[in-house]
Amino acid sequence: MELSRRTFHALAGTAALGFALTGSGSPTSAGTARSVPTGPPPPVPRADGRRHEVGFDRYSLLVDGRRLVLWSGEMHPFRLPSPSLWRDVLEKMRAHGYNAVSVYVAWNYHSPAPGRYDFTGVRDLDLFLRMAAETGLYVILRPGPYINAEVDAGGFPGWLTATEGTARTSDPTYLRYVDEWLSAVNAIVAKRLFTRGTGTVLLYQIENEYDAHVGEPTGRAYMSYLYEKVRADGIDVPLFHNDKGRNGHWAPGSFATGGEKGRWLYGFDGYPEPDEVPPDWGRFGTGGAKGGATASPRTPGFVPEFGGGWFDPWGGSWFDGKGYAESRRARDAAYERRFYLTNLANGITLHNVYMTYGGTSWGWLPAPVVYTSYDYGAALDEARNATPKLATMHQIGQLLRHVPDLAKLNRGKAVQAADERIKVYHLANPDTGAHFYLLRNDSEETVTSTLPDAGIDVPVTVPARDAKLIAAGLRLGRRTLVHATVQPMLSLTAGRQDIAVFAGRRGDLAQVVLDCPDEPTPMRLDPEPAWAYNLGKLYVTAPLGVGELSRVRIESDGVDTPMLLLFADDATSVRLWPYETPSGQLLVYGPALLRSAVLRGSTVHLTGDTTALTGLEVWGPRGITHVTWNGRPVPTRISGSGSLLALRPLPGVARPALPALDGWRRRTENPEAEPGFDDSGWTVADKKTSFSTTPVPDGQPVLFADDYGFHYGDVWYRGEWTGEGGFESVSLAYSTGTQGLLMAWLDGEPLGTHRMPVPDKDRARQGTWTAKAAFALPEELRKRFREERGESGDRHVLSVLVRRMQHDMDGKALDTHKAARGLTAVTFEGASPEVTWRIQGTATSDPVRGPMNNGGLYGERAGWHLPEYDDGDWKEAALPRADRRQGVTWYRTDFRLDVDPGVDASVGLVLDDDPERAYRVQIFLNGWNMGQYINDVGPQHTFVLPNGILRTRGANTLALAVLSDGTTPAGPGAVRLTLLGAAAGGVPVTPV
Ligand code: IPT
Repeated sequence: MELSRRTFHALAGTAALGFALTGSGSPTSAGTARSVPTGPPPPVPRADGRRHEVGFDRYSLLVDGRRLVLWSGEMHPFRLPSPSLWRDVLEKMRAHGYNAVSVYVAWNYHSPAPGRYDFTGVRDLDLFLRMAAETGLYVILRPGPYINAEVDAGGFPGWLTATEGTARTSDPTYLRYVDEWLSAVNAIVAKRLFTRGTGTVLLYQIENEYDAHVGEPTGRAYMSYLYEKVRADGIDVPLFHNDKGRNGHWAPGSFATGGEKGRWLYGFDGYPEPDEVPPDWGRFGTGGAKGGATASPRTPGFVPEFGGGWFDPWGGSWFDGKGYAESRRARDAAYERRFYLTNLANGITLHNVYMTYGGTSWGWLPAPVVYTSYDYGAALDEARNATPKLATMHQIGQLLRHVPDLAKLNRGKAVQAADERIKVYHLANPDTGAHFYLLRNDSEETVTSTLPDAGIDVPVTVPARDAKLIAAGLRLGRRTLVHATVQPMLSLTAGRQDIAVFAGRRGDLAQVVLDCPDEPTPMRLDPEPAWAYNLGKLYVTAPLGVGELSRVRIESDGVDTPMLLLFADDATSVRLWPYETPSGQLLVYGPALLRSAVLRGSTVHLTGDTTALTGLEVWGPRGITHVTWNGRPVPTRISGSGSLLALRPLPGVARPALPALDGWRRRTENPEAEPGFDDSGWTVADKKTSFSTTPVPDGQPVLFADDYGFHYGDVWYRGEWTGEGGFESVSLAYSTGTQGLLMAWLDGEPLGTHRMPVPDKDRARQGTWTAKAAFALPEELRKRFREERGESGDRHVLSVLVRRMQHDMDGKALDTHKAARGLTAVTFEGASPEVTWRIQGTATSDPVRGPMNNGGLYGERAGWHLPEYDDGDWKEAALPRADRRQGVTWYRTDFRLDVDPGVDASVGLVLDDDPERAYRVQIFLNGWNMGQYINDVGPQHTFVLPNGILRTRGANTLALAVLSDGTTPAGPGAVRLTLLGAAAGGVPVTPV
C-alpha cells in the first residue's frame, strides 16, 4: 500500500488529523534515545530440576540474576474444597498474565487436635504446590502461624484456644505448638522450593500484619524464633513479613535475621477505600508516610496484600453486608488501574492482589465477621467466572511480563500535564532509555490532556477516576516506540514478525508513533486504523472498540522483520493470549481462555474454553501449518497478518439444564431436649479452670465448649438435678460470634430462643459477643412443679442448644480467639439447684471433610448429612414449608445431573423466603457443609457448589438442617439450583 500524507487523510478522516499534522514534536530525548533490544520474557517457572538463585536489589527480585516483576494474585486452597478446580483457577490466573499465586495455609484446616496434622485430600498442600509449578506460577507461601484472613480464630486451630500461654508472643507453650505446625508445613514446602528446582515456591511469609509487639522484646524474640525455625527447616528462599501499613515494622535489621544479608524482604499491605486518592508509598511518589524515602531502602517495593475487593459482613444492623456485587462495583476495573498503576509508579515490583479468587468459607471456616461466600468482589468470582476486573489485571500482567523495562525504574524529571487534573508520574529505565508516564485522573470528569513537558502534544484521554500508563522511547521488538496515547500491553516475536499490542477503553483513540528511518509500507488489515509518515516517524491511529481487534502490518522500513500492531479494547484484550513454548512464542486470539499450547511438528495443539461462538487466530513460530482446539483439528488459512485463521468459528457452549429439586423428605430432631434422652455418653462439664480469656464464674464449673474439645459448630448442654424443681427464672450467659443464638428447654418444654444482639462497633471489634438469656418458668411448668412439690427425688433437665458461630480472630495479638464459646454461666432465681452439666458437640472429626465440616447437631452426630445415610423412613414433604417450631428439622433430597463432560458448568444453590421468617439452614451437599443461610439476616442467597463435591454426571444428595426459633413460621421456602457459569472446555474434575 502506498504511503503518503494523502493516504493518511483518506483513511483517517478527521479523527486523527490533529495528531499527524501537529505531531511535529520529535518528543522527548527519550524518544530518540537508543534503546537496547528486548529479549524474550523471563522463563516460565517450572520444577525444572535445576538450582536457582533468588535474590534482589532495591529495584526488583533477581532470579538467576535476571530481573523479575512479581504480579501475583491471592487464592486460598482451603476456600475451594476440590483440588481439580485449583488447577482451573491457577490456569486462569496464568493465562490472564499473573506470574505468581499467593496462598495462606490455615493451621486450623489441617489440625483437628494437637500433634495431628493432615495434608491429604482437599488439604493436599503438596498437590497444590505441584499444580502451581505445572501451571508455571511462582508461589508466595504464607503459613502464618497466624493468618487473619477472615477465618475462624484467624487460622488458629480450635484446640489452641484451650491451651496455656499467649499466642503471637514468645511464650514457650505457644512456640511449642507453632513448632509442630511449621515442621509439618515446612516438610512439604522444603520439597517444592524454586531454589532446588523441585517446585516454584519463591517467597515465604512469617506471621501476618503483626503490629502488636513491635519493638518489644517478646515481639522481636517471636519473629526471630519464627525466622530461625523456618530456616532450620530448610526454607532457603527470601522470607518476609507483611507490615499492616507502610510503617517500617519488621524492616531488615529490626530483629535478628540470622545475620543473613539479602534474605529478608520488607513488605506492607494496603486496602485503600475506593474514594481515596491513591496513596504514595514513597520511593517515586511525591508524598509518603516516611517523608518520601522508602521504609526499607535496600529492598524492592513489595505489597504482599493489596486490596482487590473487600469482604462482606452479615446483613442487618450497623455492619450491613450488601452482597459482593457491591464490592465488585465499588472496587472495579478502574479502581484497579488507579491504585495498582500508582503502586507500580511508586516502585512496587512485587505486587499481590488480595483476593484474585476469593472462594468459599465453607463449613465452619468463616470468622464471625463474614458469611459463607468469600467472593471478595475479586477479578475471578466465586463461581470461577471471569469478571470485567480481569481486563485490568490481564493488561498490566502481560505488560510486566513482556516489557522488562518496567523492572528497573527511576524517577524521571517532573512532568506536568497541560490539564492539571491529571497527575503525572514520570519513570525511566536507566539502562534501556524507556520512559513511562502514569497519568491519573482523580477528578469526576473524563480529562483529555497533552503532556508538553514530555514532548507528547497529542491528546491523551483518561476517564474519570481512572489511570493510564503510557510509554515513550520503548523498544518493541526491533523497533522503537516514540510514544503512544494508550497503554502498551505486550510485545513479542512470533515467527517472522514482531507483534505489539495496545489496549485501552472502548472509544479511546489509540495514536502510536514509531521511529522509522525509512518510509515503511503499512498494511491495514482491518477497516479502522489509519497512518501517516512524516520525518522519520510513522503515525498510526486506531479507535478502540469500533470493531474487535484492529491490525496494522508494517514492513519495508529498513528493518528485516515486519511488525504487526494490534489494537484492542478491554473486552478484546482479554481474548488475546500470549504463550511461550520451547520452540518460540505464540499469540492466540479469540477464545474465552487459553489453557495450554503445545507444538508438535507443524501442528499447534491448543486447549482452552469458549463461552460463545468465537473466531480463532494464531500467530506462531515458523513452520506451523495446522491447529487443533481441545483435540479437534481446526481448518485454517493464512491471513494477511501472518496468522493461521480458523475458517469456521469455534462453537460456544450449550447451557446445561438443571433439574428442579423435589422429592424432599423431612425429619425433626433435637431429642436432646427430652428429659429421658440418654446423655450418659456425653462429657461431664466439671472443670474448674480454663485458659480462656473469659473468666470462669465463681462457684460454677467451666461450661466453655472448647475446654471439652468441641471447637466448631453447634453445642448441646444438659443440666440435670433432682429435688424440688421450682424456680422463678433462669439466666443463661453465653458467648458466640456474630449471629449466634441459644435455645433452651426445661423437661422437654421450650423456654425460648435468644439471639445474640449485635454489640456496638467497639465491643464488636474487640470480639465481645456475650449476652444473657433470661427465661421465666412458664405457667404450665410452674403448675407441674407446684403439684410435684414435696415428692423428693424429682429429676429435671435443662437442655440448651448454642449455635455459637466462630472464634474471633486475633488481629491485635490479645488472645481474642480464646474468648469462650458456648454457655459461660447459669444462674437460677428463686432456687439454687445442684446441677450436673453434660456437654456434647461434634461427635468425631470427619477424616475426609476435615475438622470444620460439622458441629454437634443430633442429625450431624447421626450422619443425616451423609449421602450414604438411609432416609427411607422419613416423611415426604413439599417445599415451601411454614412450620412454627423451636428446634432442628432436616430435609433431604437427591438429584441427578448430566452435564456434558466437555462442559465446565458452575452450579449454585439458591434459597429464598419471606425475610421475616426467623430460621437458618446449614447446607450439606454429599455430606459437605457448603455453608450457612440465615433467612432473616442475609445477604447471601446463592451458595456455590464446587464440582468434584457436586457430581455433574451422577447422583447428589442435598441435606438441609433447619434451625428455627419458633417465633415465626419457618421454611425452607424456595430451594433451587442455578447455573452460575458455563464454558466448553474446563479442567478434568476428579470426584472429591
Ligand atoms: C488483612 C489481613 O492480612 C488479611 O488476612 C485479611 O484479613 C485482609 O486484611 C482483609 O480481608 S488485615 C488489614 C486489612 C488490617
